Amino acid sequence: MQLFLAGLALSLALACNNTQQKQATATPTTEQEATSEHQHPADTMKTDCGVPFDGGGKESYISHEVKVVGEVENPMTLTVDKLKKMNVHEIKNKQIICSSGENRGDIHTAKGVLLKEILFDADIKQKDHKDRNFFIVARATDGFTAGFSWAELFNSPNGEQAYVIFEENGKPLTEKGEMIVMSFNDTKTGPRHVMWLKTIEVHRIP
Ligand SMILES: Nc1nc2c(c(=O)[nH]1)N[C@H]1C(S)=C(S)[C@@H](COP(=O)(O)O)O[C@H]1N2
Ligand SMILES: [Mo]
Repeated sequence: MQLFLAGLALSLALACNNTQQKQATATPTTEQEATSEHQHPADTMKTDCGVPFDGGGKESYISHEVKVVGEVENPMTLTVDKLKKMNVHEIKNKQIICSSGENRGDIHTAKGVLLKEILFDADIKQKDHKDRNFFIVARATDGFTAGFSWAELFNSPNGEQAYVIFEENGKPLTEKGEMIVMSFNDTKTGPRHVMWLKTIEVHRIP
């Protein structure tokens, strides 16, 4: 659970927020000054759409395989070649929208495998049909994370549109990493768009 909370906190910290930027640049009003002492430190952080490069270049983030680990009977190592042999879906006309509302990219076509089908193959260690309180973390090489619940993947419309993508607009993914988690049913698709995907972890809710 701690890991999940840490992951969520990281996602929130990394997710950009225009509102916060606006607040930071606006001329402070008496009201803002009065409430500023109650702000969470993260509220005053400089936030930007885009990714935090450390000067090492995008190449250092690229991962060639994705490990499916945790509470699964069959831990797996996914590669693009392995995904191509699975049930590949073609996705059309989607956008990557940052939490600020900014469009960070259009996806005309993409190819990917449903996250729930990958997890079905990995075989989550359920003791019985009531044992379904798990959370799933998609983690990238730069530490970026996105969390999903078992229920949303296996028992909600979100699960029908949460993929591991390996091809965009007819081309293999390169500098964004070979595999990306994307959750197209989200209102803002940026926050659960996990580039440089490294692991898919299944945790049991304690
Ligand atoms: N691994 C990783 N994936 C990430 C991020 C990141 O920092 N690291 N940033 C996210 C954010 S905030 C957005 S809006 C989208 C699009 O980011 P981009 O415009 O830099 O491609 O990717 C998301 N995926
Ligand atoms: Mo974002």
